[in-house]
Amino acid sequence: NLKPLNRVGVIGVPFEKGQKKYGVSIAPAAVRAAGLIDELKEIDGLDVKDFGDIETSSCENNVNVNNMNHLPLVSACNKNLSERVSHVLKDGRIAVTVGGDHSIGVGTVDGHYNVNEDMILIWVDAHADINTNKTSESGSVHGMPVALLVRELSDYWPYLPTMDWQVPRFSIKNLGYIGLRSVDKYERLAIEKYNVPTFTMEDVDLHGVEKSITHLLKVLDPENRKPIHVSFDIDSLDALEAPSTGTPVRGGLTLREAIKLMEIIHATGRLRAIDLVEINPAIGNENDRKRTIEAGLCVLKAALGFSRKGSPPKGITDLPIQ
Ligand code: B3U
Ligand code: MN
Ligand code: MN
Repeated sequence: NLKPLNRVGVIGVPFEKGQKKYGVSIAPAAVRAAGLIDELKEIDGLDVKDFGDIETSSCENNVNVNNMNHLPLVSACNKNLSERVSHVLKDGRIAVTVGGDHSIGVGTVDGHYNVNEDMILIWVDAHADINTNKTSESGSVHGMPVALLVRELSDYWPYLPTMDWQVPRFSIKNLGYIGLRSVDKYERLAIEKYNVPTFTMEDVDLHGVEKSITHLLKVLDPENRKPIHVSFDIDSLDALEAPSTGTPVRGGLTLREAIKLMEIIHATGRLRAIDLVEINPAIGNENDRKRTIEAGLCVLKAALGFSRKGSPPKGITDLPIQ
């Protein structure tokens, strides 16, 4: 039986080649500068270790896959990331990965799966990120990580040079979505073909965030025993809550809904990996940047046990006299 873990390992991934805009790669530094490590250390009983940033290479070899931009760079970064995530998990810690664009979900989930084959994956996003290079309208790999990860879609890919290290073994049956509101045509087809449990914003509006995530967890893991991986795209939040991101979409989660979502996940005691991706500090003004980073920090803290009730002073049960 899985026991709650009060140790975390933080990984930064300054990578942005999974999409086209400058800036996502400076997010790990910006989130650290905003106090990430110290704020996590403030959480009652949490042991925090910083595992530093992933090496991302800049020299691209000449491999070219149709409609799949910068595949060799994406691949190289994710290979390193996968190993680092496995290392953190083997160290008995929850892997907290700060991206970077969402193409890095390939590395975090691969690294998690290699340690815990029974993990379930909750993809919190405005987008489904389940395009292949044949269905993508952008050619950006941040719209493809889910399709790269799941074994059921492996036949829909051509041979991908440089990706031999990544064998898609994770089953789409262990995937659930929440927050969707911008889904491409073939993505919808894939979600329906495999009956992926999905709470779009339409469903969240109908049922509320608490029932949505509780139901999702129940469907994916009826016996409450599996390790949980949350891949949190900051664009799952409403564009007003998190404006500094590459593809903001209106009508998303409020910060309070996202915090509630994470508090429920924390309460399971089974969170083992969480990704925070797609923060782009180069988009918008100082106010936008600050708001977006603060929202990301609030989400991570809620997932890792920060309580809005506050925490009592350690070992003290009464107010000081005089
Ligand atoms: N589905 C579109 C758009 C997109 C996906 N992820 C983001 N945007 N952030 C695509 O490019 O595949
Ligand atoms: Mn995404
Ligand atoms: Mn997204």
